[in-house]
Amino acid sequence: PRAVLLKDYAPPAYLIDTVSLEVELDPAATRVHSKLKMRTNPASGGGPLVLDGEKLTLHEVRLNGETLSPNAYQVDGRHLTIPDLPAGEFTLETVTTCGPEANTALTGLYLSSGIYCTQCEAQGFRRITYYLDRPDAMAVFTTRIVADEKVAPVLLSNGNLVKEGKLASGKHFAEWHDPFPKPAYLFALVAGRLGHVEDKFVTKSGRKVTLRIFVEPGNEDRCAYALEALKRSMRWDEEAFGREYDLDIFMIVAVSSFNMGAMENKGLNVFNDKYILARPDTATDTDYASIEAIIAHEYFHNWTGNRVTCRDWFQLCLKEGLTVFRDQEFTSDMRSRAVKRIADVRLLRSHQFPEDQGPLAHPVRPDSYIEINNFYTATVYEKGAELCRMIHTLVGPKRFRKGMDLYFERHDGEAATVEDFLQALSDGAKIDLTQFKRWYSQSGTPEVLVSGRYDSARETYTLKMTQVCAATPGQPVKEPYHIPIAVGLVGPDGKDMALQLDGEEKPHAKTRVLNLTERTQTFRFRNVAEKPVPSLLRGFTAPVTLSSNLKERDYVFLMANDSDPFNRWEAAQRYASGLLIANVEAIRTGGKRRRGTAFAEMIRKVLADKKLDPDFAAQMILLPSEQAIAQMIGKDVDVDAIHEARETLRIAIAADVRDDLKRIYERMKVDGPYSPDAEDAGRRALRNACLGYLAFLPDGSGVEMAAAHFDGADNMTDQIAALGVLANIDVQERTRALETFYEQWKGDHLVMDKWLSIQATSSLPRALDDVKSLLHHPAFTIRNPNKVRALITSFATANQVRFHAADGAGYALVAEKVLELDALNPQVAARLLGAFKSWRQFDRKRRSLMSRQLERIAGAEGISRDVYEIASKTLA
Ligand code: DPP
Ligand code: ZN
Repeated sequence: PRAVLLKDYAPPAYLIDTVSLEVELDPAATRVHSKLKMRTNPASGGGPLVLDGEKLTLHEVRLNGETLSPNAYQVDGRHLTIPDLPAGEFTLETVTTCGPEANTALTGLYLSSGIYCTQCEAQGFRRITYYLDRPDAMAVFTTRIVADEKVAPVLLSNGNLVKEGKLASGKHFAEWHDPFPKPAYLFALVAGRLGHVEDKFVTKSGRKVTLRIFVEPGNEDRCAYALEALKRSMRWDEEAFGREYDLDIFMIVAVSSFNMGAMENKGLNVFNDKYILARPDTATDTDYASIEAIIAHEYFHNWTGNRVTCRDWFQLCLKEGLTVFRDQEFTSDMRSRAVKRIADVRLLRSHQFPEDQGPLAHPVRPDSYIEINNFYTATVYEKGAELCRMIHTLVGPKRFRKGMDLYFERHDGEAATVEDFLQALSDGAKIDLTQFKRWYSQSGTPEVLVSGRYDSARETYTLKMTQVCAATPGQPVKEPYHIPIAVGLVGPDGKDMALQLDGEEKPHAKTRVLNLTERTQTFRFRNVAEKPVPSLLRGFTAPVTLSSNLKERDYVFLMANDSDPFNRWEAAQRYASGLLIANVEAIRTGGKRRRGTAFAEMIRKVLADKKLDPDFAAQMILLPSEQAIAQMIGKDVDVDAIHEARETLRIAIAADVRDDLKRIYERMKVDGPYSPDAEDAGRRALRNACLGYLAFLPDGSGVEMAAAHFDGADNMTDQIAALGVLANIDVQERTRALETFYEQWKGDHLVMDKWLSIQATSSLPRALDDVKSLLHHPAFTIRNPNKVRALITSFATANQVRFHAADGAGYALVAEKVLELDALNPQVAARLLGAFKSWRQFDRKRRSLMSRQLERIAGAEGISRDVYEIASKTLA
C-alpha cells in the first residue's frame, strides 16, 4: 500500500454544488441513485473526473441526462473515472447498489441490530455512492429515503424534513434537505424501528429547536440524562464561545454496533449506545460523565468541524483537538475542574505519551498516512487538545475568545487548515505563534529538565530549564518548542510566595507562566526571603515530561501544601512512583522494600480534611497504575515485579490507615435516591477508593465488606466497584458475585460488557483462560466492536501482568484475534493491534515474543491496509 502525503495536496478538479440521493433500502442490495450538479473547479481546471467508490455495483452512469456507454468511463475497485467532460456545469448521475447486511466493517451503510445506519468519516461515503469523498468537496445534500414501512417506520437524514408519504406495496419515503454545504463524511442516514424521546431548546436568538434522541424501542427510559446533557452543551456553547445551533431539529440516534464513540453528522449525530443509554441501575458515574462529555463533544463539532471543516485529513486535529479542548472546558465548568484536569492528564500519559514515545509516533498534524482511520489517535485528539490549551494559557481566556471569534468569522462555511486556525488565533488574540507552530509538526514528547537553586545571600531563586526532545520515526532532530510552564514558589509555611522576576519592579501573581523558548533558559526570582519549594508545571500547562532536582521530601511537602490541586496530586503520584520503582528494584535484587509511610500519612490527612472535595480526595489516595510505573521505568520492564510491588504497597498502606479508611467508607455513604451529579459521584468515588484498599487487608475482613457492598448496592457504580474488587481476589465470593451479576444482567448487552471486561482485567492468573472461554460465551460476539473492546482490548491494554505473561500466551491470543477480526472489521482490528505499540520497553524475552507476533501479522496473507500499516510501523 502507498502512503498519502500532505505535501501532495491539490484542490479537486471539479466542484459539486448539490447532491440529490435517492436511497431504496434493502438489506442485500440497497439502490442508490445519485444526481450531482457539478462544474469545473476554476482553481484547478478540469481534466479527468475521478470519483471514489468501493464495494459498489455500478448499474448506470448518466451525463446531463444521457446514459453513458461503458466505454465512456472506467471502473475499478476504488474509482469511477470519466475522462471526457463538457466544460462548465454538468449533471452526473449514477445508479449503484451496495449490501448493508454483508457490511461487517461498519463503515458506509450497514445494519446494526436491524437498524440501517451509516458511518462516513473518514471515507465511508464512497461505499454508498461514487463521489468526491474528500472533506474539501462541500455540497448541499437532499436525501430521499425509500423503505418498507414495517421494517423501517423511521427514516432520517441530515437537515430538515421536507416531505414524507406513502408509496405502493407497503413502502414509504421521507425527504430531507440540509441547507448547509458539507463534506460527504458528515452525511448520515438512519432507518428502522426506533423509539424516541423529545425536548425543546430555544437558542439565545430565539430559534426553537426540536431535540430528539432515537433508540431501540424499550430503551426510551434511558435517554433522560443524555437529553439534559445536550441542553447544557447547547447553552454552554452559546455562553462560552457565542455559538448557536443552526437548524430546526437536532437528532441523535443510538446504535449498538459502532466503530467509534459517536459521530457528529450534521443535525443527525449517531452514537454508540454506550454513550447514550443510562439508568442508575445500569450505568456508572463514569458512564454518566462520559455521556455528558461525548454529547458535548459531538454537539460542539457543529461549529468546530461542521461549519468550519477540514481541508484534508491531515488537518484532523483542527476539528478534533479543538473540539476535545472545548469538551474538556465544558466538563470543567459542569464538574470539578481539578478532577477533570487530573483525568485528562492521566489519559494523556497513559495513551498519548506511549504513542509519542514509540514506533507509532506522529505529529499532531501528520504528514503521511497509509490508512487515515489509523490516525484517530490520542496524539491527534488529546495532544491536539493540549496544543489549544497551551494557546489558551498563553493568551488568557479573553484573548483566546477573540481569536476563536475571528476564526469562525473568517472560515465559516469553509474547509480550513491548521495554518488558518493559527493565523486567526494569532491575529485575534495578538500573539506570535511562529515558534509555537512546531508543536503541530514535530512528534515526540519534549522533556524539560529543571534545576532550582536558592541563594540565601542574594535572596534569589533561580530556575534553570532545559528542553530536549528525543528523535522519533522520520524526525532525528527537533527544533526547540515554545513551552508555557506555570510555576509557583511555596514557602516553608506552605503558602505561595509573590513572584517577582528579575527586572520587574514589584511582585505579580503567585503562579506565573514562564515561556520556555530556548533550549536552555534561566529564570530568576528576586526578594525570596526564605528557601522555597518550587511547584513546577502547575495545572500541567504543557504536554511534556518534567524532571527536576526536587527530592522526595519536596514531594512530601508539596502533596501536603501545594495550592495548585493538580500539582498536589502530581506530588503524591511522584512520591508513590518513586517508592514503587525503588521497590521494583528491591524485588529484583532481593533488597529491602520500603513501606511508604509518608503516603499513608498523606492519606490520613486527606481523609481528615472535611473541606476537601471527596472526588479530589479519591484521586489523591489512589496509587499510580502498573502501566504508569512501567512507562516511567521505560526499558526492560518487569511486569511481575511491578505487580508485586504495587500489590504489597497497597496492602501495607491499607493496614496503616485502615481505621481512617473505614471511617470515611462509612461517612461517604450516600443516602437517598441515586443522582449522577458530581457531588454524589464524588462521594461514591471516595468511598469506593477506600473499599479498594480495605478489600485487600490480609486478614480477609475486606472481602466480606466487598461482598456486602455488592449485595447492598442500589446503583451500578457501587455494584461494579464491588465486583471489580472481588474479581481480583481468589475467593468464593468472587464466583458468587460474578454469577449473581450475570443472572441479573444477562439480558442487557451494555451491562454485559462490564461483566466481560471485569473478568478480562482481573489480575488473577486465571484471566487469560477466562478470556479464552468467554470468547465462546453467548454474551460475546466478535462482530460487535463494544464486545471486542470489553473482552479483548481491555485484556490487552488494561491487564498488564496477564497480557504480558512470560510464556507469550497473551500475545498469541491477541494476535490471533487481530487476524480473525481483520477479515471482518479492519478498523477495530488495527486498533486492537495498537496494544503492541510499546513492545520495545519490555524485557528481552517478551520483546522477542511480541515481535514474533507482529511479524506473523505483518506477513499474513490478504491483511487490510489498516492492520498492515500498524504492524509494519510498529516493527520498524
Ligand atoms: N466521531 C468522532 C469524533 O467525534 C470522529 N469525528 O471524534
Ligand atoms: Zn470529535
